[in-house]
Amino acid sequence: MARGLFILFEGCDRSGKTTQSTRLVQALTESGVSAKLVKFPDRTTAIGKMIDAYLTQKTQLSDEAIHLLFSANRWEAMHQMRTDLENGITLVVDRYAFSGVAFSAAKKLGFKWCKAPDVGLIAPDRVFFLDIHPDDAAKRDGYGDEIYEKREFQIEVRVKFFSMMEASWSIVDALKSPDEIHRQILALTNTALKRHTDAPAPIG
Ligand code: T5A
Ligand code: NA
Repeated sequence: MARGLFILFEGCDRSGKTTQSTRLVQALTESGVSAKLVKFPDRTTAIGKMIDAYLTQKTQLSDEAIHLLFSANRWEAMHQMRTDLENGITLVVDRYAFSGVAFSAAKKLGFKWCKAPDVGLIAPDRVFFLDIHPDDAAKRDGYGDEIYEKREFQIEVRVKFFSMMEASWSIVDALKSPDEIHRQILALTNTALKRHTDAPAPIG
């Protein structure tokens, strides 16, 4: 059996990641591809609850401590993700280690330090970066509710994302309509599904 594909959505806040990752899982499932949605942070676990309290500004944590909690929240999901991929389930993931690095590096923590705790996590096969200028994102519903949803900070986060991009990333114009974005991503995903065979690789 071919292993599942690891597809990741990254982007600044309100860029449409949850909208698109949900639609992609639906479309894949309808076409007979076994697919599952995974979201980071996973706010349901014990670690996730600490992260949620921080994001909603109910508790305070140092920049280093929250960074390590975000990473730990990914590590606690690794066994299940690996098992799913090996069982042929395609994982559609809403944020991951690149969010972890981009947000903490935007707070001026060093890149090398930020990347270290995520070394060894399963690496994604394809990354869709939903690109939107923070000024446009700010016009969308719900913006400004959480700790990081501030203009200057989001501009810095976007710069950090761009500095991490590799060949496996596609930049998607997040200002297009949800339907248009979905069609573009589904086409790229279907192409990727035909090609992959190798074992899941680790983040280096
Ligand atoms: N974080 C996260 C870290 O600092 N370190 C880490 O390691 C990780 C994993 C919470 C915060 O945590 C930080 C990053 C974040 O600041 P989250 O739970 O993913 O992360 O945040 P959410 O609030 O759930 O999600 P976002 O704010 O990032 O929004 P999405 O998922 O990008 O956007 P979505 O799909 O919810 O859409 C937002 C709004 O826009 C509309 C939607 O209907 C919705 O109202 N919309 C569109 N409007 C017009 N055109 C389109 N194409 C649209 N697509 C969606
Ligand atoms: Na989201």
